Amino acid sequence: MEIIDKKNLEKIKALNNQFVLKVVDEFISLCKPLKVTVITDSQEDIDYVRNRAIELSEETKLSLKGHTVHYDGFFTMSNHDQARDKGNTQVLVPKDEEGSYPWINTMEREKGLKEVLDIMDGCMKGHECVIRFFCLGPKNSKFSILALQLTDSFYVAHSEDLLYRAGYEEFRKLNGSDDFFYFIHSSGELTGKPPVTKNLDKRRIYIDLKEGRVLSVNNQYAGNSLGLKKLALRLAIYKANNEDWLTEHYFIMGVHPKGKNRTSFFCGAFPSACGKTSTAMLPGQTIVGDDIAYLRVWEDGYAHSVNIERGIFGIIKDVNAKNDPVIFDALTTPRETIFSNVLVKDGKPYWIGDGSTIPDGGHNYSGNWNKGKKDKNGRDIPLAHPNARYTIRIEELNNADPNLHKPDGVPVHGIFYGGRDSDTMPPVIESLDWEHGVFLGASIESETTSATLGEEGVRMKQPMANLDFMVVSLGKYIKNHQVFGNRLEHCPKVFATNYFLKNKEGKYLNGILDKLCWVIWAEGRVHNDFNAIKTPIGNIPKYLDLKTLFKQYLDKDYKEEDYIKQFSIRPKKILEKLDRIEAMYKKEKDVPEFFWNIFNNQKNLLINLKNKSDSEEISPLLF
Ligand code: SPV
Ligand code: MN
Repeated sequence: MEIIDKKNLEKIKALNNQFVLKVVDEFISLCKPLKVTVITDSQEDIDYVRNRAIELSEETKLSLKGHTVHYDGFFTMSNHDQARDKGNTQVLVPKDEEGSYPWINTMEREKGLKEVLDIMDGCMKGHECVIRFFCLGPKNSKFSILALQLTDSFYVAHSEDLLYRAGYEEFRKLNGSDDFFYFIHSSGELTGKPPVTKNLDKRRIYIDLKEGRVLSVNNQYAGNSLGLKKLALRLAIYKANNEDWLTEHYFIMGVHPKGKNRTSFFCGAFPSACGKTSTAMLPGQTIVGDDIAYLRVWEDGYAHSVNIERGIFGIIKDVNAKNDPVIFDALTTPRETIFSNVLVKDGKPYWIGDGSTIPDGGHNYSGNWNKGKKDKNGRDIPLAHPNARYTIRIEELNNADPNLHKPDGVPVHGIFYGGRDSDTMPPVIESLDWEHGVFLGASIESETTSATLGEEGVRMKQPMANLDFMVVSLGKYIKNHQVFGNRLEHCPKVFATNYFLKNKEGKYLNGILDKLCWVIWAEGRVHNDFNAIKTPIGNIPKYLDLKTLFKQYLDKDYKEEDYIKQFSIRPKKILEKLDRIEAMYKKEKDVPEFFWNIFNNQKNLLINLKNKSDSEEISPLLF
């Protein structure tokens, strides 16, 4: 380990952990960085990371204090590193399991390891490697898992500082145990200024479940590079589903209805770019987390959940003062913030849908940019990438929930599941019971967005908005949910939402902030404040309750004709959806019986409904 100087080596040795030393030794020898810097929880070390990101031009300062911009690789509109790369993300499995999970990419472990280790040989040449220690979840908490990160990107290390709790001191308390996840990341060979990954064709994100580690190389986009985000999510899903708890792609929010002296906590799973962060950041409510939660059955009979992060890596597109006032305010005031893949002109960031007058030129993820700029294939380069993002800490926000770091987490009173669905499901329905709720979550569909590479607008199945990260069979995962809920004395109520319903002319039927009314209605249902209308697919709100909520929360006159359009039940469309769900789950070997019972029951009820009426849309007033 001659690459590490004495001072840095001492910091590792102070942990008294042979396994940490072994991992560091193995990967430093393989990746061959120029030097190695170990970061503890001290402010001095953390400042070092932030400053190095600027010195190395991985980030550039903007005008407002604490604001910086980072760019990920971009060559053309179809060859870039601006989103998660599902194609090159592989779960390494034993030979006999290869290909047995129809919904995820798997590769035989030995073959995958050989390939990625070959690519990683010398990948940090000329770079400084930084070693960081984190805690996924609150400190001193039964929920939490420790994580070790090696990376040669100071943008990655800095982002993780905003997004995760420092864990060097927690590693000391491990007493030499190897019970932690570890992540090796390298941007690989760099090109240009700001420096971006050159060899995107050699981008690999390989998940080694057996070792509890992920090896990621030749990328910078946070969803591919940051070990603690979507890479740790996969490892935790595997662990949870082989134990007795849940790891979910959930936000956690405190809901505070007006005039009632209470807070209810809701989790919510939505595929990327489907309104998840905007829900957690709704005006008047508090945020615990916006992306990943661990849940356990707790002594008080509730499910408790913690945010394993402490920051937000959110989509910036369409964040403006009107639609997302809380986020917009956070992004336009001084605080430590990393903007990525936006347009910058005179030290000010611009993005699609920010509500400002966009300058004709500036610097963006494609270099110097002018309105009308095209890539070499003739495709328009938008001013900012549709998946451009911001990274901030939650605790600095006025709407941060005071329970963010509570080791016991918060009790879960309700769960939302939502997708981007233009023509099938109503804006909000309440499940009939827990198992029906699991069914609703398991049947989410969503049209693809710019958060992952590939074509947009394609309808995909998205069980619990977790399919991209599913490293166990769907059957096992669904069964684990069922059993988890059945162990609870106070089961969360489950709601399915759809913010994206359109009319025949393609116009959205709801305003962006209307979701506040669905959330407040759901909270009221948890406390029996409202009655509901029972339909074959679940309970829906009554018109007069929504009319009152729209007035009270949005100062809007909610018309009955709009309610009827939004909440009509579409048996034909939903039956088509059930056919797609059936085709998906039929491919799985171990889908629990309760799922098919609910499926068959829903199908029969919908067929009856369809036979009773000539209309494709049945008014909610008829139930
Ligand atoms: C998502 O895409 O679900 C995100 C951002 O939360 S990423 O880190 O890319 O996964
Ligand atoms: Mn996410």
